[in-house]
Amino acid sequence: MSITRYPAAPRRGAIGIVHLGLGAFHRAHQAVYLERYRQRSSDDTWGICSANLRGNVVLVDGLAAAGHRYHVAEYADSQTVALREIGVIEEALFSGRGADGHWGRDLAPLLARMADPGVRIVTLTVTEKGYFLNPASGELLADDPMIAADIAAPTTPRTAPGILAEALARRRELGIAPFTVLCCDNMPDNGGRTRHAVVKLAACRDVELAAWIEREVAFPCSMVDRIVPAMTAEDHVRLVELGIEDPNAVVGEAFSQWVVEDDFPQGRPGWEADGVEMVEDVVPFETMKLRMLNGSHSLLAYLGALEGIETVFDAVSREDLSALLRRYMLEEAAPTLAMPAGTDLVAYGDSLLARFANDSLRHRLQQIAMDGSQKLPQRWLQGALARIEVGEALPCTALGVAAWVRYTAGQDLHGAQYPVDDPLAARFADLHARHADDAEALVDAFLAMDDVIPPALARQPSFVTAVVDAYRILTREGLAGALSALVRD
Ligand code: NAI
Ligand code: CS2
Repeated sequence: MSITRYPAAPRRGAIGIVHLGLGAFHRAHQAVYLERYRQRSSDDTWGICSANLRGNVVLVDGLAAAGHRYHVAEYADSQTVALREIGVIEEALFSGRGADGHWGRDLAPLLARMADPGVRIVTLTVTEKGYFLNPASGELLADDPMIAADIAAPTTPRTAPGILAEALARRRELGIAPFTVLCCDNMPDNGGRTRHAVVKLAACRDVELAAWIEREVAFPCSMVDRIVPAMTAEDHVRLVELGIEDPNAVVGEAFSQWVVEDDFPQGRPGWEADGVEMVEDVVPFETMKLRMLNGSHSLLAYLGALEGIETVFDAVSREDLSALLRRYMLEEAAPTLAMPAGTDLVAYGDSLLARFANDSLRHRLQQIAMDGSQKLPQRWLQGALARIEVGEALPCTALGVAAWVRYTAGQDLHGAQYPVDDPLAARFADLHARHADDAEALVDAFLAMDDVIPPALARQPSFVTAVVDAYRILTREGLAGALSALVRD
């Protein structure tokens, strides 16, 4: 086995970045780029304060207990790994709801940190649902109870947009230039959507603040890519065998990409030399990645989970599923993309299939299947609409939508049950209860959810029929039947 070890830079530095969403991805992506930057450069002003606004307090306190050092294992395959120690996170905070039911344990230090003039960038990975936007239209969900709470009490916010608005309000009041907001979540136009959430929320308390944010704050878009599955007990065992006993460690693939719109009025790390691609327009890269990579992931997730397949690796090891992905990418996703000259989408598709076949990752399909309501518009549906409007058929996407509808019943094709993890799970359950025995009515009811499905797509008879037919075949003949029907068509 080939093992390369990179120790953390021995020195510490000042905090220049606040990150919201201290999950697996942040630790294995952004923090790795900044660690490499620190190793190479004498600029020590870009240390990170990383905060969780939800969920994982154990990680926050565990990192503090470990002196804010942890490990990342980057696997090219099961025989080739690079082990990095990361020291660039200088501080970890928690402002979510604690076990005692109270919110905002570290909210005061977090907001103080965000108002510090030394902090010039705030990055986010709070998942798609953390922006509280209508997934199809991108409008702020002003009636969501979390957003309503931030509107009622804007100086003690709980949501990411609320925390950004309050921190920016403080800077404005203190006469401190605003930080740049860099969204690193898998959303289309992720900078624009983040700006919209913050400006709309700020407008509920002070229209002048909202106008100032709109005018003064940069929200560059970014495309982020590295497969970093949730850690499993098995991953920790593998790391112990490599001499790493670290509860805060993460495992991911060796591949990593970060394409960032170059709009940082208060400065940024000179991270080009560490592989960050600084461009004028991220949209083509973002759309390509969302539709080709993430679209394929979601296709595997719903079809595979319904068959009881556990991981991406297990799924793409099946010839019929990898053939489906190739067809989806080349015939249904690639034609919707407008890429810079020289982009080879066939080669890109091949590289994705090779990454999915990485035998060292246990990337669970149930993890990818989570939050489908927040993911499907940008992965499948916006591209599908463009194709269907010019008369193209979309059999793979229609099968994917049928699988998603069936998946949200919480029971696979063989009767095994699983929890449906989605902000709209209660609505899904209600639709299944109402239309359990009528495929057409069930599909119609799902396609009528205009906060997920673009209404113009739901109005296309050929698409509706294709989804209903796919749903019937999938539920009657199973995955293999549905895939061979697709080949016959
Ligand atoms: P994770 O489950 O390890 O962490 C999720 C993070 O989101 C946690 O920090 C959690 O506190 C936060 N969060 C969840 N719901 C929230 C809410 N409503 N408000 C505020 N914060 C909330 O997941 P991971 O792997 O870190 O992924 C997070 C996001 O990063 C993904 O949703 C995606 O947008 C992006 N990403 C992930 C990749 C991966 O392979 N893991 C690759 C590319 C992007
Ligand atoms: C996955 C992504 O969880 C999901 O929905 O599709 O997190 C995927 O692993 C990353 O975007 C890869 O960069």
